[in-house]
Amino acid sequence: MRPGLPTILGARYDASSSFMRGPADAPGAIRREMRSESSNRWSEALVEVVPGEAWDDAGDITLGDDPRGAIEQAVAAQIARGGRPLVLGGDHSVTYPILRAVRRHHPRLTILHLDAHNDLHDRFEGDRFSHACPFARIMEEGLADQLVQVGIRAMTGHQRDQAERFGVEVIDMRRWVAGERFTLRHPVYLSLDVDVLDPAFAPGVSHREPGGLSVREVLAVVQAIDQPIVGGDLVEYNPRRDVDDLTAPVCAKLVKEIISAMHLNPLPSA
Ligand SMILES: [Mn+2]
Repeated sequence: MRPGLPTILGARYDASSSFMRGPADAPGAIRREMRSESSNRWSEALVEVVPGEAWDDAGDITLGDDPRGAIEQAVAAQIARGGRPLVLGGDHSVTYPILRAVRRHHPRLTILHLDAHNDLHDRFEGDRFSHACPFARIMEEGLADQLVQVGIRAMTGHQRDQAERFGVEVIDMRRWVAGERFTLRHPVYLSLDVDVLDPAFAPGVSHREPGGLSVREVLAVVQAIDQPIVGGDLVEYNPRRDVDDLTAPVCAKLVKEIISAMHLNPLPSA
């Protein structure tokens, strides 16, 4: 395969969700929408996002009885064969095992994390691997040199303390309104929780948190990435919570634009 080819992997895992199940059904729903004739295959930057040429689909990860281990292994295998992983979740807990695999190949790494939530809980309802915790595990293990969180609007006192402890750059929604921008210092891993969007734009999520970003604003953040993109994930789409399938085309468009951004920001060696 072409080195650095964006490669989709489905992570049909939602057992670490704290509130509702459903994101395990997302990979199939997003793929269906990506095949829909309702839109074309060109990104807004005019990259032709043709399946099999501009991106590959490695199918769904076989999770077995050790889902986190299976996800880490599957991502590592894709990187070893030259692919750039783009994982469709699944709940947000999948990002921790993904980063364990990604980090081995990237001595300098920034995570750009778009989400309503910090996901920095040390543990949530007794679970250190809950979807509320992945970025605590990531920062504890030193899996990123910089973590930038955008769209945050459901912080807690504990998570504020965690953000300070780990040196996280939190761009919360109040500061976003004031127009604050951020610098990406290293090659970027993009982790996109669909609930960063205002539920008016994307009702198909488990945790609808009002006051979020528009689709246009999220696209602008993705399109402004000015570092090599080493991989990414799109998580927490919950088709069971969707309204008239409104959120599926939003996810499909985001995936298309992320693949386009990966082509416009290739790996240094590619
Ligand atoms: Mn979230």
